[in-house]
Amino acid sequence: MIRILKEAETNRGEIFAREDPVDSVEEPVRAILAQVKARGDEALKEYTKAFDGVELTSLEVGPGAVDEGFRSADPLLVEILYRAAERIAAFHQHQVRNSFLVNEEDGILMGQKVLPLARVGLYVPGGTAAYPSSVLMNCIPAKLAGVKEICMVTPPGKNGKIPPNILAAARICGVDRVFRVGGAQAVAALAYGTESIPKVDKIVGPGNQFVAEAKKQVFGQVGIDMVAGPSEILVIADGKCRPEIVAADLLSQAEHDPNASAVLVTDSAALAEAVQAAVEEQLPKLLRKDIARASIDRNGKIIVAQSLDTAVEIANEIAPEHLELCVEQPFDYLDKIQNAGSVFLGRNCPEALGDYFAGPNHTLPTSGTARFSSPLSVDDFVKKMQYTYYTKRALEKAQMSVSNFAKKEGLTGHARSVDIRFDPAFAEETP
Ligand code: HSO
Ligand code: ZN
Repeated sequence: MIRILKEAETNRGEIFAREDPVDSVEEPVRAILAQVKARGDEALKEYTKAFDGVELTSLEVGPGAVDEGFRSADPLLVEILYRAAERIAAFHQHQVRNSFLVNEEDGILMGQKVLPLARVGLYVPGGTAAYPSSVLMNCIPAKLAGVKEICMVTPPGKNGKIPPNILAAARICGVDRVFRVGGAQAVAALAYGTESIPKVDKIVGPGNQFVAEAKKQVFGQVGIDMVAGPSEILVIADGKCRPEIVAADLLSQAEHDPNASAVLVTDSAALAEAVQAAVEEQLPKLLRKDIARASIDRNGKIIVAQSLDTAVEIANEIAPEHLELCVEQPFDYLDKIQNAGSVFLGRNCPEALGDYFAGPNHTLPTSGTARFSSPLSVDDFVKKMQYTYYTKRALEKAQMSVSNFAKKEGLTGHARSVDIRFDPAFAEETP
């Protein structure tokens, strides 16, 4: 049963506690990375046989097979994917940044260029966590940024194939190449490159503990989006909420993962009890009841706060991935929120709306990292480059400042590289 804690009677540690990280898989992952780095495709095929039970001849899923997957996907899902893709693109379009150029006196030009990453790897988990929605959420901002090639990797099913719904999502949002390989070995392939899989500049997408650890270990060699933890929801609800609705929203994230966390903070003791009962009533009806049960019993919490203002303080301290403000004047509270990945305002905004359809991204900072990091966006798929142009006259005006600054740092070579340009013995006749 989901626990009820009273803010006034509970120590802060218990209110803010998060599940300890699971056992480390650092060593096995390190071994897999080393094997793939040394032996390429051969190692990928061995691991795929051992972990996925599939003997592969080719790693790449050709465009013909992607089209076939698209055609055999569920037509209702395909139609929804198109509509969702349009909404996601419309939202992310606002994130596209311009380069800039500054023009100063004496002919100085300085600029910042925004450049797309050339090649990105997208990890898509297999099994019950193979979500077409995540394919859209990762690819659409990458495409808007101008990424030239998106390489998707995902573990094959027992039949050696990738689910048609995933292939349909990949085709709809313009994935360029698809490979049937998953786990830490797929991350290694994207980071180092193999005979069949090209080396990428950045790896994005969710994955299990092995994938997350592999991304952590290859970071530096390539970029990564984030190291995502289990899904989280925190609902702030006033006494006017329907307990059945609040319970349903909590369960919507609890069903993701046994380590997911669903927390309600309310100023109403009556709502707290009613939600506790409603969770018990609804949970057994879910398809993923075993996962939801584990999550609710481990990490589920209802906190009865002294007021909605202290509820907001608690939310800011927890810095949840998703925050629902199920209150009368949600915009009054939005201004007080400092730490949350994505905020859902009002009584008509279940978090699932954002998982699939509204438009904002569903790849969000978890485990309290919303204190310093942001939702996945177009920014994750670009980098910036600066440039500077000075005329002789402009450099002359800057000479004393640069030269003396350099000497104060003890770097006479720096100073000389400026001063030499004004030495009559070496001066060039340039404007
Ligand atoms: N809520 C998840 C994303 C997702 N939900 C995908 C359904 N499908 C991110 O925490
Ligand atoms: Zn979800």
